[in-house]
Amino acid sequence: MARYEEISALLQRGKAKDLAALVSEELAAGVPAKEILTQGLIVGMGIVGTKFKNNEIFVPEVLIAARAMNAALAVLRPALADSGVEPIGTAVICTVKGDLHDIGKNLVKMMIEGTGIRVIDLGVDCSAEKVVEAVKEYNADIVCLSALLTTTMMYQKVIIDALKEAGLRDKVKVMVGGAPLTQEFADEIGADAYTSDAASAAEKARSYFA
Ligand code: B1M
Repeated sequence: MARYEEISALLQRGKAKDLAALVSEELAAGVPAKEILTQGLIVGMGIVGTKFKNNEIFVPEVLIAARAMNAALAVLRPALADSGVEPIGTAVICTVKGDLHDIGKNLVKMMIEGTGIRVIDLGVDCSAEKVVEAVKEYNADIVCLSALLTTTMMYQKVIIDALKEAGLRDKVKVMVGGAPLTQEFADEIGADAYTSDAASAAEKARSYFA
């Protein structure tokens, strides 16, 4: 029996070391990485989000849980991302300016890497200039933008406009995502694709090379 509830509980309590060890054990016992992610870690982070929203926990607790999530993701990474083949293309990914949320972005990165696409990670709080430079430097085919705040989602449009200004818009597919986004918003800002989760983002990215 997989220990999803225990994984979720350790995540909520921010027990990074214990969580990473348990995730390792579960992987070794043959539990699929994707299930550990969706049934343990994402469930746990969902509960953290609800408690945060209801003022039952506060930023420090959320940060500690997020740190534990990233420690667990580091353990899952080889199983999620290891495709072992030459890259079929290059994507640049970031969380946009003003936004420090990186867990979803890190997941999208791992899942896209798992399809055989090289992913250049520009981190969080990323400016339009940095994205434009990276598209040029790495000759990117795809730009993936993450935004978790209603106050930062509009910056995705700033980046799309900067790509247009730099004459790069037709060269790249722009994919957007993050909890507050909708397909309607993505259409409004002129993105090529909106996906609501990391697995769909990876599928969509892969489809550009079919
Ligand atoms: Co923040 N936070 N936070 N937070 N935080 C939210 C987003 C919030 C919804 C909480 C709430 O009120 N319920 C709320 C936003 C409200 C809003 O704008 N409408 C909020 C707030 C208000 C804030 C602060 C302003 C709080 C404060 O300081 N008072 C502050 C802002 C800081 C900043 O960014 N400038 C803040 C800070 C933080 C922490 C630093 C404490 C921490 C982040 C740590 C980190 O990331 N390293 C944090 C966290 C952890 C959260 C919640 C609890 C969890 C986010 C998360 O990691 N989810 C979140 C509440 C929630 O979402 N339930 C919340 C798990 C992750 C797997 O999901 O990121 O949605 P998600 O990614 C998904 C999809 O969205 C999609 O795929 C991913 C995986 O399937 N996806 C993409 C994401 N990016 C994509 C890109 C793509 C495609 C798909 O490109 C192609």
